[in-house]
Amino acid sequence: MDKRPHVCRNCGSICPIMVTLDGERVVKVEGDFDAPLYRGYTCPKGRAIPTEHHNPRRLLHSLKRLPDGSRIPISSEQLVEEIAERLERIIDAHGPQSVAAYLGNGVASQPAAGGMMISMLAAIGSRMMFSSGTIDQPGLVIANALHGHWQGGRVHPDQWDTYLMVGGNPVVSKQHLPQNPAWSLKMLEEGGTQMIVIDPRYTETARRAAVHLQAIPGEDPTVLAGLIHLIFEMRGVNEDFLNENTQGAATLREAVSGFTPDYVCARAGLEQEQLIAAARILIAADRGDSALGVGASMATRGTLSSYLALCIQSLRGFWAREGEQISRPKVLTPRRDWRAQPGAPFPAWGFGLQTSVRGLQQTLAGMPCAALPGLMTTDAPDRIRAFFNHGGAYYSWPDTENTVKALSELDLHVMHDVEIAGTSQYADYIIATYDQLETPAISGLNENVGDIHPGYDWHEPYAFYRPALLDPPEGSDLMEGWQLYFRVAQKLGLDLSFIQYGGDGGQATIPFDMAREPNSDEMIEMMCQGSAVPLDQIKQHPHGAIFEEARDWVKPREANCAARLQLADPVMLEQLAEVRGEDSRARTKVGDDYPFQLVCRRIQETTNSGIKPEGILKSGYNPLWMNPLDMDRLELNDGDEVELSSRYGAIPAFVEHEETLREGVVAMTHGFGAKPSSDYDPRRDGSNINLLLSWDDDPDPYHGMPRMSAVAVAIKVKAAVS
Ligand SMILES: Nc1nc2c(c(=O)[nH]1)N[C@H]1C(S)=C(S)[C@@H](COP(=O)(O)OP(=O)(O)OC[C@H]3O[C@@H](n4cnc5c(=O)[nH]c(N)nc54)[C@H](O)[C@@H]3O)O[C@H]1N2
Ligand SMILES: Nc1nc2c(c(=O)[nH]1)N[C@H]1C(S)=C(S)[C@@H](COP(=O)(O)OP(=O)(O)OC[C@H]3O[C@@H](n4cnc5c(=O)[nH]c(N)nc54)[C@H](O)[C@@H]3O)O[C@H]1N2
Ligand code: SF4
Ligand SMILES: [Mo]
Repeated sequence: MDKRPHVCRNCGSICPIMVTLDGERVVKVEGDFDAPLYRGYTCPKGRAIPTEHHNPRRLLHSLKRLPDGSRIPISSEQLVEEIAERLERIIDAHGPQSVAAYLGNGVASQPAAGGMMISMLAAIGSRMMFSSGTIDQPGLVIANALHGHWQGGRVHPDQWDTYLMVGGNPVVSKQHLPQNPAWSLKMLEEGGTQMIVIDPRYTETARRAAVHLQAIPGEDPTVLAGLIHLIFEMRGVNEDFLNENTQGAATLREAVSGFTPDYVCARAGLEQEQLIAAARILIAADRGDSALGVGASMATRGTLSSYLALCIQSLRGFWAREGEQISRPKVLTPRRDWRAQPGAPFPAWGFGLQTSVRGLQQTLAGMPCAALPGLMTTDAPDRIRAFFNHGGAYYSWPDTENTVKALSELDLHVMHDVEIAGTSQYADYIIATYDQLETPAISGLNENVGDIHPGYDWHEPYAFYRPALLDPPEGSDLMEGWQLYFRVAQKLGLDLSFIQYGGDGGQATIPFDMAREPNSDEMIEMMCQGSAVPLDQIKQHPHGAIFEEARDWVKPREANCAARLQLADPVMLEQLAEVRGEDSRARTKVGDDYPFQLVCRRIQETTNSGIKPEGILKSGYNPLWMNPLDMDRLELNDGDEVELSSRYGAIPAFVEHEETLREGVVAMTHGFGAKPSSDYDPRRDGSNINLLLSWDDDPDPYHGMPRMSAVAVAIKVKAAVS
């Protein structure tokens, strides 16, 4: 037996692991105690990698779908030939914009795939590049632009007096506290950080909070505006920071004046003492940070919630100061100039492609996923006909029936996968791809993600490189994501360039030698060019390491810096006025016909629609969690089947009690439902909650993300468990 270090890529934490191998057999996965920061942490998904790797449904050859719906194996060579030919025909007939690509979480274990996909689209001349980022938390990026970006970065956790967590649960998701979250929270608490959690569930994370605001779902803008109101009223603003670095404070103050504690608490279902206690913590804190999870994004108005959280940070001066340690030091990406000064706000929309679908357009968060199904079926000139897919859609996009219809109207749908899954069952070609133990891994990618989303990356100058641990199975014919794009481009005679995003927002393009296909490690070298610490040095540490030479501190403000953070963005304040002016009850859409609110939540055992290895789930399905008092009212017991319906659809569900839920709120995890080529049994496969959602339900006017949490639902009792 052989024990070797690798990393788990089943979620964004990328925990270091030790893999026990018996020849080609993966016997065991456990935490790597020789790696820094994680203290040997793994979760059930990491420990299930042996079962995941030896997936009996694993594809060892790519598949082609025939007109009658059946599938035949196809060699990589033939596949590249056919895809190139079909692509050329589509581009000739309909132009480059008819080719689109989608990056989702599926790409996590293929470090070079995203870059090569972007590069191929650029060479074709298409700007139709989409990602799951626009059905996740697009508001984070947009709000950051509207508010302006602090060039010194966020406050390092060692200094947090307070931490405001809105609609996120890192103990399960790891987002915002990616390294051993339960331990991190304990350390923060012991170090004196007072956490405020806004969540309709008393989550594992909320249990560590000094104040838990168990607000009615969808009321985050109300609660955050209420906190801002109190910060002003209780003379809690950091005047020095405000005067030097911001504009619009008086306008913001006026805009939140109607969000008095009695208004906010009546509307959001809170006690006034709690709201005031939260405001007191924020005001007493000298240093702090805020973190928004998907709850705040899915329940509509995610951009506004993100913006208001940034305003709280600026009102309190919660940004890294001169001489303080950088909270996300760069190691395997280029060094950066961190400055204790504001960056001016910049446009978040209005600069890119405008689609024919409901006026949706490209924003700073990218092309809107919300437009994708419409673009696949439209008669307008911007119809998408060829689609390269590296994520889920069937289990992840709202309105599953519409997703299926849209995918089936494509002329060419190419999807990478390790098995025939919910989405790949609709592909014309399924590219059998490498498993996560068969590809190299680098930390640099997560540094890039951390630039966009503050919930990822490391607070210490940590980096790793792990070579592929295993060769692909004998007799297999697989392609790593990037290889497909490179080879298709070769066939089409396209010149691809690697696009590298530089440290301070710059871009460099490095042309590929199209006559010779690189290997994955050469690709990685390319990606790491110019990194703060050279890749060679990082390779010398098989367990990853902290690289002291990359530790960095915030530099002083430049003398000529005149930029100011914007506390009164007109679009945001207009949305806030709409919130204050509306009938809040009507906005929730809850009533006698749909009396409950369904919220999103994640579970430890699965990541979105990713592989669910045999035995990892207790019941197999995704339960419908309910407060026991609500269950009593409907005379329901654990395991009873109900029909869960919204205005847009109905699914079977099996209830399970959860005392921690606010009454009237029910919760269910996405990523479940009917599986390909098996008779659907909801008690085994779970239900797809996206059947209950619609793109038309309160969509964001810019990125188009609809209501995906705080959804009004009804529960009809079906049958008791025998
Ligand atoms: N109702 C509801 N919907 C949601 C959410 C929610 O909370 N509620 N959350 C949203 C969020 S935050 C996100 S990020 C999206 C997720 O949306 P996506 O990222 O689009 O979807 P995933 O389900 O993570 O997709 C994973 C799938 O990609 C495929 N895949 C593609 N390439 C590969 C590969 O190279 N290797 C492997 N192993 N698989 C590959 C596999 O089929 C795998 O199951 O879902 C969103 N949808
Ligand atoms: N185990 C596991 N880890 C994952 C994933 C996974 O599927 N499983 N997915 C990954 C992905 S793609 C992402 S984006 C991250 C997401 O990471 P998180 O944002 O931490 O996701 P969740 O754990 O779903 O936490 C969302 C919380 O929001 C609460 N909530 C729901 N509606 C509302 C609301 O209206 N207001 C407020 N304030 N709260 C609300 C829910 O009760 C829940 O506790 O996790 C990543 N990590
Ligand atoms: S938290 Fe779990 S799934 Fe995520 S990287 Fe770590 S072991 Fe893997
Ligand atoms: Mo996500």
